[in-house]
Amino acid sequence: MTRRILLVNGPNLNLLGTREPEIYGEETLTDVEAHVGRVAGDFGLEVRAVQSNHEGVLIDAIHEAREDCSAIIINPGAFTHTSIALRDALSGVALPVAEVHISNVHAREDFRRHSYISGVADCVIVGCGVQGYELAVRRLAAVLAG
Ligand code: CA2
Repeated sequence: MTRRILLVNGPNLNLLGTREPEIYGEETLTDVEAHVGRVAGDFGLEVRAVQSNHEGVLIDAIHEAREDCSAIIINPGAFTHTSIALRDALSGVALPVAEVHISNVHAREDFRRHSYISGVADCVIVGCGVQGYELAVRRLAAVLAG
């Protein structure tokens, strides 16, 4: 088995730690990616991180994961609520998927309550702040260990 996780962050998550700290916290995306890499390392897993504001770039990264990754952590950002294409990409690669949302999407606007992604995810972590990414690594490591 390939000991690598693909970490995907969607649109605007490159702004983490620079604005709206009351919703998304103060850690930057670079901090989050480094932390995920460290936690994954404890389980003998590597991480490849991608962030893009473009749907097609995210879809291509998911397709490429078929070659050399064994699981995917994804925060699709606002594409969560709009993108059937992202859902189809995730279901197409047939790897275990952890969907992460930093904020509690159920306590915000109604349109954030529906996710096109959750139906193809193995687990969904919502409202745990950026710690949700660490929880996702731990869950996927357990899933991969069988
Ligand atoms: O809570 C989450 O993680 C979200 O996926 C974040 C998305 C939002 O559209 C989803 O409903 C829930 C937005 C990401 C925007 O990230 C920013 C970070 C810092 C400053 C501004 C935006």
